[in-house]
Amino acid sequence: MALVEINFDGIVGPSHNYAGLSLGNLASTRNAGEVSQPRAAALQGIDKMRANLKLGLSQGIFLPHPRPDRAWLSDLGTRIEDADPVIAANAMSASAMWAANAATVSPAPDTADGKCHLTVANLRTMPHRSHEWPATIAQLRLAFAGESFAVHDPVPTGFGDEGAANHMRLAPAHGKPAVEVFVYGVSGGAFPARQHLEASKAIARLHRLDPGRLIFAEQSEAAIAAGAFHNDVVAVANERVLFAHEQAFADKWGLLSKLETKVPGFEYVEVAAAEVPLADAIRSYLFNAQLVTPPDGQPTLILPAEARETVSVWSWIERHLAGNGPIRRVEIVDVRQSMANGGGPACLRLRVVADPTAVDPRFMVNDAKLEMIADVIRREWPEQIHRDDLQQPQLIADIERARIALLEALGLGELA
Ligand code: SUG
Repeated sequence: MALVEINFDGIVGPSHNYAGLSLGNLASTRNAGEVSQPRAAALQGIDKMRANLKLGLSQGIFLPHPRPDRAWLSDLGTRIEDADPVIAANAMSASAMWAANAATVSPAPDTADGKCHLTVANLRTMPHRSHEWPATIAQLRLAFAGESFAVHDPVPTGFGDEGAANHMRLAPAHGKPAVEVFVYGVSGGAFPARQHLEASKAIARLHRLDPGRLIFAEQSEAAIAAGAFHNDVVAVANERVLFAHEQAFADKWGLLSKLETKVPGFEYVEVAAAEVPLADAIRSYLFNAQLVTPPDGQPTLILPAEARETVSVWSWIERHLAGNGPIRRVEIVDVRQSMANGGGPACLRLRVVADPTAVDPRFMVNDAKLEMIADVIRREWPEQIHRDDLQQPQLIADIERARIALLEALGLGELA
């Protein structure tokens, strides 16, 4: 059985819009009320997946959720036609595209029973994300139905859990037992800390992780207050490398000393605040990159175009590449539509280390399947949405039809 890292990207749903729903996510607030382009957004996501395939990486997908979420509205005693506009926007969000918040994943080499464990995130902090998990778990139960996987319900909502965006694995290679780092927030100044320590501890127990290879690390208050609403906005790990901003963690030295002891060959790549201030790191999403090891063995950072346009960030990258640093190559992707809601390349994907043949093939893609998906998107996805239109019957009908067309094209009608 060959264990490889598979990136599952959330396909941007046809209701993608800018309603400014995420307090503490500066891009979401900045772009509230802008006109969105769902079709272009989804095609940008497809192009990112194509670039990943070209690098030789394994690629999977998750599907858009039913929007409006009529079941959630019904639980609130209303319907999309009658709902208060803010509630309607919460029911229409395409936020499930950010698959890094779908679940926390502990691959087989890390767990006591040798299964790959996935716990769906409860996302309870933001109302528009709190109703994602039922449609997410339905997909996880299909995609990872085999006996080499264990899919868990969300942890109780008393404790906020936002999934893999606050979780890092460090190991000499993906298929080897890793040290799993759970990053949680305590305080974020004016902004909420979305990942709670108790939720992370519960997941570590449910996933049957070895306490000797487990670290809980607090996110720095300064990072959350500066707009790092998830750890993956200020840090990313791949195999034995941790790439992070100097101000990412509350106790950086404590974390580093544990990693040095526990991870053979551990390497830390730090970006100093003097070179790239937190504000530049967060605006450019330097760390919300996919740090990957393609088959050619050259650690590659997949960055959003905004990183190249931010002077301090791009100079840092050029210096690092010119030196002999652990990151050997940089690829740029255009995911501007998602970025404008605070979702970079890393937000759009969930990493699962597994044997690709153990995954339901309907959730795996190659170039031909991506082209087929792109065809449906070009045909069915709305071109533009303004948040004031979110309750228009025609738009709602178009959005619902578009999703069904995609599910049918992929043979996933049972998710309807
Ligand atoms: O939860 N944005 C998402 C972005 C998630 C990014 N994910 C990671 N960092 N892994 C969020 O804040 C914006 C929705 C709106 O404003 O309409 C939004 O939900």
